[in-house]
Amino acid sequence: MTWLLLIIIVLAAVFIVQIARARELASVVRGEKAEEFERNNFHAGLGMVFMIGFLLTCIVSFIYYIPYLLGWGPNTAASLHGPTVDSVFNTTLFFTSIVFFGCQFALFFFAWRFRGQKGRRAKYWAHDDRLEMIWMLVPAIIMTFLVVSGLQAWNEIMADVTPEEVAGEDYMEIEATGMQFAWLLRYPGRDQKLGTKHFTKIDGTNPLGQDWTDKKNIDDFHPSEIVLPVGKKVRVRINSRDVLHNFYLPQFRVKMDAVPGMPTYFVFTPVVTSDSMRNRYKNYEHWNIPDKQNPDKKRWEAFEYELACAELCGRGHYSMRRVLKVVTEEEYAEWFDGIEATSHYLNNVRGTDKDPFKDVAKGQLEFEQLLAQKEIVKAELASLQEAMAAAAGASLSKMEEAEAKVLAALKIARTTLDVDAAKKAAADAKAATMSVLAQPEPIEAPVIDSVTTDTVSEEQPS
Ligand SMILES: [Cu+2]
Repeated sequence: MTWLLLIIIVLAAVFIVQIARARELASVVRGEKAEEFERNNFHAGLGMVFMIGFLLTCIVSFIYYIPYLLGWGPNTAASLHGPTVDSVFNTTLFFTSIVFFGCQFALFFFAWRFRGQKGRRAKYWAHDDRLEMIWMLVPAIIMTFLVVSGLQAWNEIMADVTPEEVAGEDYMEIEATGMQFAWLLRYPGRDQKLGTKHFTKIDGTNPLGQDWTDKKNIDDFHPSEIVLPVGKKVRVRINSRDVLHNFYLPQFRVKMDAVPGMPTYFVFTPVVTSDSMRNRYKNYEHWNIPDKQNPDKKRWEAFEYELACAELCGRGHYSMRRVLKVVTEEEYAEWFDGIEATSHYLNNVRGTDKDPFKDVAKGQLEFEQLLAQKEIVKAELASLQEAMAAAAGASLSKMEEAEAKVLAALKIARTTLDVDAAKKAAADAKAATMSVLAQPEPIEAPVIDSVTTDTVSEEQPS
């Protein structure tokens, strides 16, 4: 096959050389000039054909790829500030397209229109004030407009959370640290506050260098993917442990360098859930083909938002992909509920030599107690729901009433930072369940008492 190709290429080269020679001979016979004019016609015509083909390819491929282009088709931004970025891009695209098509047309049209022909002479002019004014002023005005509107958009998008938002805790904060080659993600846990860290504390069990004497670190957990509730403002702290990385969420128009030694941030609000995004893609032919990684699913079904590294940071750069999910508030609460017990401290540091609270008995730390009380409420809810599934008729309405009470208790148990409040929620849940469940076993009663009256016997280390 390769040989065949080689022979074809050699033969084609010989063919072209022979043709050229033949034309040279012809020009000697017919006269040099006549031959040149004819060649000019031919090449100028070819140029026009190329121009039309090239510009048509540009237009057709643009239209064909719209289902993949950010800012077009189904890919309108999934964040609150995203449309601003898209409009800046599209405004720029509008002007540059005019310039692009104008230039390409002029390039080939002029070559054709003013090709060398018999009796045609080139004009020469040294200077034209009016023309120069036009080609300086028009770009200057357009550039000024683009820069000023771009700057406005930049200031709007890059604004940090306001002091009022900080005071009202109207946003959530997470952290992403780039390293060769992964994103280390950290959530603040139940207290909504990321604990302090310092690079000198980084070691095998402490990838971020968290300071375990800072209690804010105790509930911080390191998930493998980002999950965000739709409509909630998020502030991402962006760090790097080694070289330059870049925190890039294409569908949200979020992009920020991760610089070692210089923390950066990005504030954005996701407004389209992963599910809604899939539904958008569903209507596009391009997204209805089998997914490459997951051939059982269509592309739209397999879609997930992604966090990528957008700074070529080394050999494993490509492997820095992380999945990002935008979910409803209830789904987020469920996810958080399941994951908060994976706190990095509890699972990797608690009870080891690095644990500043190792003298505190297991289960006695505030956070451990909060988790334990939540588990009690969840167990009550499960037994109640089990009974509801089995029951029918009149008793169901009372059970629903009890379920509402337990769900309210669960809400408290999931979010409170106060051990007493968590204990009260657990006791309320027990009482509500007991009031409707058929067998009021006498042994249960003292347990409720003990939970309600039990106080923290051991001093919490401060
Ligand atoms: Cu990277």
